[in-house]
Amino acid sequence: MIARVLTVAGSAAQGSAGIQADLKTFQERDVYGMAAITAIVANNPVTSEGMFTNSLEAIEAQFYTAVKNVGVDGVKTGMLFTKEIISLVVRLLEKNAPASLVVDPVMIGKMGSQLLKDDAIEEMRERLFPLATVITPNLHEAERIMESGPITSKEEMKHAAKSLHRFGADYVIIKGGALPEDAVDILYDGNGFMEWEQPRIDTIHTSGAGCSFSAAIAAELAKGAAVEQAVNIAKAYVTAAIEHALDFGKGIGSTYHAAYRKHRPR
Ligand code: PXL
Repeated sequence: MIARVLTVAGSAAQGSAGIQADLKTFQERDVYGMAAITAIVANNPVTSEGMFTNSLEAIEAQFYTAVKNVGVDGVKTGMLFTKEIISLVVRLLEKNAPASLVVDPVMIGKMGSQLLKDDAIEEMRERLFPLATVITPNLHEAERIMESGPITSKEEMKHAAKSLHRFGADYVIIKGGALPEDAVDILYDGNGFMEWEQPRIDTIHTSGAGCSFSAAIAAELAKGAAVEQAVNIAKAYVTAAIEHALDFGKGIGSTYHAAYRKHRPR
């Protein structure tokens, strides 16, 4: 049977990030995608409101629709926004434990929207991380979660990965896209490290990169891959998506979710 993956995340109306990125990535990686929408992010120059939170009832109903009407092999969480939503998601995942759980601790969108309230970080760290197969913070998120100073080198990333691992996830991957030099991602499993190093791709059009990376990991895990193998594919997938990013002529453009399929060297 096809692997079934549920994303619990926000809707990014511009189509690059959030559940839109997750579902496009699930399709590209050939898993059956489902979504429980926590909030809607729709910043634009016309309307005054750009952020709409779903009720806890609506989030729970979507979760059970996926779990009961289809079945779920793997879950990914993205934008969870509030402490109350995190508590609900923890309760739902404790009662319906998926075989794999990818937690992308999204905090701030590429356009600057706050996607996680400050008072929700502790709940995520203490209650959601222990349920995770893998957590995928970027440098900024790692610093906020640990309340540490800036992480600016590979050595500091390794130290941070060890500290984050203590919150109870099986694996921690820290994304070094914001490092001053070459981008390196560090995976820690409680014993040793693996590294993925890539020259930086010179583009501002990276919206959705983090979402697509964690969604690709979730897809591969749901298909039965080991974490290292899932990260290998996710890294190649998101690198292609950044290399072939889409520029709509209006600020930061989108990663191209189909790029790995269309442009990867064979
Ligand atoms: O890129 C992180 C992200 C995640 N989730 C939602 C978003 C964004 C960025 O815009 O809108 C819903």
